[in-house]
Amino acid sequence: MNHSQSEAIFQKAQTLMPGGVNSPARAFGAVGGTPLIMDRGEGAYLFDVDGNQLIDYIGSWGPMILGHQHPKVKAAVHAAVDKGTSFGAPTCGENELAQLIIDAVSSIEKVRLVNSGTEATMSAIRLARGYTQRDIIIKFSGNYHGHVDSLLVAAGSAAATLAVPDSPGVTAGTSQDTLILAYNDAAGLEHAFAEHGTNIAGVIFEPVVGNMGCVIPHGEFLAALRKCTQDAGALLICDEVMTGFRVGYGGAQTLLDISPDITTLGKIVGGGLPIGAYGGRADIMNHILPAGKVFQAGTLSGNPIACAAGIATLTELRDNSPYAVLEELGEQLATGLQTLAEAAGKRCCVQRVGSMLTLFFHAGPVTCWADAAECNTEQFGKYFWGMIEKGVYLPCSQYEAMFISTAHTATDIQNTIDAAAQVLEAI
Ligand code: KE4
Repeated sequence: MNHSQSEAIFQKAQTLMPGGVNSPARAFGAVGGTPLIMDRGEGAYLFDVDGNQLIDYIGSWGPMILGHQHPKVKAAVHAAVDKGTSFGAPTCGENELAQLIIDAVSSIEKVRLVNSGTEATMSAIRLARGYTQRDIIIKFSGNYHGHVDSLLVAAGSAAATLAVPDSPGVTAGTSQDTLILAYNDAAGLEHAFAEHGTNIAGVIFEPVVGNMGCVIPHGEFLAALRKCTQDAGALLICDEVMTGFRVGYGGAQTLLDISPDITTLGKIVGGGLPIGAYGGRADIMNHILPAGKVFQAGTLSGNPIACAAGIATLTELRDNSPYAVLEELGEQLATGLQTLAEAAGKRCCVQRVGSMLTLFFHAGPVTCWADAAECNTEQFGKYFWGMIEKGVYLPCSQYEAMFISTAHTATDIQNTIDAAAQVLEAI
């Protein structure tokens, strides 16, 4: 494949933007080489500036569940643009999108629209602290919730749970109120509540993890999350930025039958435009300004163009449910990849929920960050580039999930499996 245009454009980009990108996830840091510069997307495909066509399994890191340029989303955006782009005043579209979200997610009685998943989780944490009048937030290794200062933390001292900054610019003062635990460790969670219970404002978790690759929660862990928070008067924050409307119309919480106090959303709810959201019980959400005193604001929150894309996307998902078909395509791909990896003698496992899945270069199961950290990421890098050369665009890190859209066909999946057969044999 020719990548000369991408290379030239990326070289220029590096003189203009840090690392040549506007998000590090796109920089190919984990796999090396030059990122492909994309020109356009159509359905399940991306076309880069060198004219290469690729089957897209990033889907903009989740939002594009309907594929690129879905006609209903395009029409809605065009119609909205013809009325103006932003007013800084309430619009009907915000009511419509809020109603769609409330109708879809039973634990949400009121919702606030923001501009990104990060804004949603940052606001949810502030709300939990404001509502409970407590300081401590618990998160889990391998879970990512956006670039919120208090969540950019790593496990600290031998105490394991005490967090320390995981990025320059995050102060010790910020991270001192964060505890970091192991995902799927119910006993560790119970111990942390035994030690800090009445000081814990909230626990934030990914209900199906996408950010260490696709990792599935254990039932006892989910039960402990709900019981520990309930017993201690802490809030359970379910970060569904990635899983919301992805693994089912009601999100992972409906699939897993867990009812959180606050849910964060993003990605799909914006249909590819910048939207995040956080919502929950009305008595909690009514603490948010101007109904309550917890401050949160945003110039472009509830932007009419973004709402139009979100409304069109959620309406399509509600009225023409794709989840059974996405389940079939996901199973076809997962089974194909697992079989090939075994045939190629690779120590691999595939973990999947619906249309989000990961081929781990690890014998498996991968249940927490300690497991994920053992993956053969060098082999993943070779696999990634081998698939690019075969016209398949995977997430550029072992610690991400592949996403299948409604635009993918069984033929696309089979072509992906055929490509993987050759690549896994060769690496
Ligand atoms: P954004 O601020 O990127 O919209 O959302 C942050 C976020 C919050 N919660 C979860 C569970 C998320 O997965 C994310 C963002 N996901 C990454 C990809 N795994 C976004 C990619 C990027 O940062 O470019």
